[in-house]
Amino acid sequence: MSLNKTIYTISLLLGILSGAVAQKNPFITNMYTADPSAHVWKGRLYVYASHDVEPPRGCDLMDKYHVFSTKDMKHWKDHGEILNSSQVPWGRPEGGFMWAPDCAYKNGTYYYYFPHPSGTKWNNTWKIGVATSKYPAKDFVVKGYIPNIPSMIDPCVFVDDDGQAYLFYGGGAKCMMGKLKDNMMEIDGELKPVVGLVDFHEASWVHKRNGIYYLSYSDNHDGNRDKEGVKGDNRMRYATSQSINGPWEYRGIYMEPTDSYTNHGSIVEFKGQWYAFYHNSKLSTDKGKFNDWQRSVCVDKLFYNPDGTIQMVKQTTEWKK
Ligand code: FUB
Repeated sequence: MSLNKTIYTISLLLGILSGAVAQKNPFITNMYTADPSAHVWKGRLYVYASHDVEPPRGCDLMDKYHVFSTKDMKHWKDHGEILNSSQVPWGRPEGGFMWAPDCAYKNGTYYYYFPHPSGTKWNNTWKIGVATSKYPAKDFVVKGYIPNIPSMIDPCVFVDDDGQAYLFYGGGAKCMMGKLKDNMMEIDGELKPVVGLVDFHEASWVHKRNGIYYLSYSDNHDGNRDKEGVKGDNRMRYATSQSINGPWEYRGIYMEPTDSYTNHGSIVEFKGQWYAFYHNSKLSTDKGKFNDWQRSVCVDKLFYNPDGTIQMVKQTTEWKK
């Protein structure tokens, strides 16, 4: 056997022995999922996702949330449904509209934040609901909502190294942020607009790396979905700041559109590697106009340049660790 062949055979065997199973995208295939918020708690990575309906119908009937977790980025566990619109006492009587959620941990409690309307006229009755649990993936009970804040969607609750939590949220060109009180359910002081973002649409997400704050979000890019054969809308952009309170400096696009009408991302470090979570519509079986509303969550590796800027994320259908 030649040296090259021997090296190839040994690497193949090592790969098999080390269980180098490829991570496939989308990685959740038992149901349609969207809007992944990823967090690492006690050595496991948890993904909080919203749920697209079958048959597809835009996003008005989205009524529940599942949590998924992994310890190795290869094998995923579906923890099942953690919340349904029927369990929201103050919620829209017709249900539905359980949009992009987030989860935060503080002092032994997991706080689950979800945008949900309180009235039939859903568009101007959005609340940011709060459910709590002692566990990251079960037993969530709705405690209420964050009072006295404008009707907007897509909460992201970032807990800084000193334990102070901040709410970021918004949609339709407006992003706002504020400090949360220790009870994690009220704003301490006033909300303020986040300035410095370019073409903000929705899906705000904050992470911190090497002392720098990153605020990522989806933009208003329109992929001309009405043109035959052309799909994909939102791109993912980001800004950075030395302080959680800004000012934010716009840094650029880190992900091109997927084949979905929307995109919504989160960025997290797990076991020394950074990852970008997002969704696409690759598993959609619908051939009609709602084809891109059957979304599925995906994950790819994310890399930084030496100056801290984010490299464009390569969307893959399969990658190895
Ligand atoms: O999934 C419903 C909505 O679509 C989310 O709240 C937005 O971020 C967009 O992904």
